[in-house]
Amino acid sequence: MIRSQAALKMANNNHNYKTVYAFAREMHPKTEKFDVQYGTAGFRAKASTLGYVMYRMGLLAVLRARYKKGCIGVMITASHNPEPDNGVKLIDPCGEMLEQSWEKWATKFANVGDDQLEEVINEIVTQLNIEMTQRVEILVGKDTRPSSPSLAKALCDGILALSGKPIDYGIVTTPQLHYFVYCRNSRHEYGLPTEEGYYRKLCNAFKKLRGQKFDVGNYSNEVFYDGANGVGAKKIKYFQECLGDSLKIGMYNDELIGTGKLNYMCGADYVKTTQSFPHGVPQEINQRCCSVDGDADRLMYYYLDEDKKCHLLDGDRIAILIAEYLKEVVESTGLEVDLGLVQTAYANGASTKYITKKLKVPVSFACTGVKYLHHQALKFEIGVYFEANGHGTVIFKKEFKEKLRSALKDSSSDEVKSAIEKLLVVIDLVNETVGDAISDMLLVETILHSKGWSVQDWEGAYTDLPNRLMKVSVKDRAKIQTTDAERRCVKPDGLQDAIDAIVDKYNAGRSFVRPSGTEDLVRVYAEASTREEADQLALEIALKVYEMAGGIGPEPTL
Ligand code: 16G
Ligand code: MG
Repeated sequence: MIRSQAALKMANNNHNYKTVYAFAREMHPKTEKFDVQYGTAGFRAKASTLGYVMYRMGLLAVLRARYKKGCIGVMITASHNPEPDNGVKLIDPCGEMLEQSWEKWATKFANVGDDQLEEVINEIVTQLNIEMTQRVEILVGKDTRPSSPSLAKALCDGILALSGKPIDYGIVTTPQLHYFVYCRNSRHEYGLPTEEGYYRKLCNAFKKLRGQKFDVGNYSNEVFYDGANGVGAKKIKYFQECLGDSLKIGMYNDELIGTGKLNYMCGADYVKTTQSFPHGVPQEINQRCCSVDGDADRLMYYYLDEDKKCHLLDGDRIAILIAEYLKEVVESTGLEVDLGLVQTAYANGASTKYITKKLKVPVSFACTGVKYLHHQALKFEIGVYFEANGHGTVIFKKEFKEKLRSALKDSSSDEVKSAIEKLLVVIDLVNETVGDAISDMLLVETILHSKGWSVQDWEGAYTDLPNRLMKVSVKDRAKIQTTDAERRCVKPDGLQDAIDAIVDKYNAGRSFVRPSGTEDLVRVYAEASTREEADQLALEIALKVYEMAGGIGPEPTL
């Protein structure tokens, strides 16, 4: 082992990667015949099939870091998927998702035979003129899956094989790793790249905004938190320690690693997709509750009413709460600010109407997937983005932060100064690199507290249109092509006209279809003025897709 490491180092310096593939063949041979694809959130598959993929992502991470001349992150997680799955995704230097043009390299690296690895490395090095002598750091993080440590070993072998330096952060949430990557590359300007630094930054901001009065108006200082039996359940404990009495967090669903309970009947994805209360959380009427997913980058709020009906406050509601609050804080600074919201086609029509008509905040639409929303949000000075599934954050432009700091210096009004100071603290509470369920939760709690709102007050702003999601299996989902942020379908010919004709029959009807980026099927979304209509509309559209886009297996049913 030691000998082969030394051999690898020598080979690297000579730009000869033969030993890399020898190492691959011996330690992490390609075991699967089928091709995998770097999708919306990296690679995801059964953990037992991923060893060689990890090794190769280790190689690619070193190449990416050298190309970008900065450190890169690699997160091992399969988010809300069940425990036997795992996955991997790369994090770029500013803490954002891997640039899209490199996804094809990731796919290529994962799929070539062991004996072609050397060739592919040479190809990318030559094509992109990568300087191969730099010593680069790769930050590695993993969620709580039992398969993660051995996959991390394969990943680190890949990093070492090209003489990169792996820095193992152990078990961390996905957004924590994004944060660490950016902190390191910003030379600590964004914060300290340690867990301690992360908790301190967020908790200090939270406590400053909360002040000394914890219960205000209808707001009560206690939230129930479902950790999905994952990394979010572990990390919330550090927050609770740091926050003390300023927020009481009832912590649930924290089973030990390896019990198979990760995401099982709990967590943000379970709550959103089943629109029901998770297992393992006490069913207290009117109690404000929230769930995160398996890697803590999605957040969902909900409560049970007197009839034990579960009311969901999803990503749309969170986005609107945040946008409205930021608009008010910004107005009190007296500054002109370009604030906007980014949603996807899944955003409930009632939410879009409320934010554009009532709050008068512009909304733009992006394709499903965090990287698309993030990119679009960068266009605003303050860009709020959220998917209905609870993934989202706020991005503040660098120039805007500078504008705030100089206005703070120049202003002679104490009122303006304190408004700007408050906004700067709010910015500290946000993890701008990516959606961060815990940071988002602290922001939601801050806003509800500042307004003196109960969860019902929050829900009262508008009423969601009933909606329904369906899945349709087709022979080839690539036959479905969409445009206009996935809201319209351009292929197969005639399908959109057929959808329009069906939608026309329903009150407040809206529907779209899109090929999934993570599963081999087509998704159908429908909303209408009543539950029955939404269900019926979804079914009609699903049947149309089945008929016109090569449906396979049994016909869709409700
Ligand atoms: C991934 C995306 C999520 C998106 C979902 C859609 C990231 C980090 N995650 O989980 O944002 O909503 O895919 O899945 O980008 P679908 O394409 O199967 O509907
Ligand atoms: Mg996730």
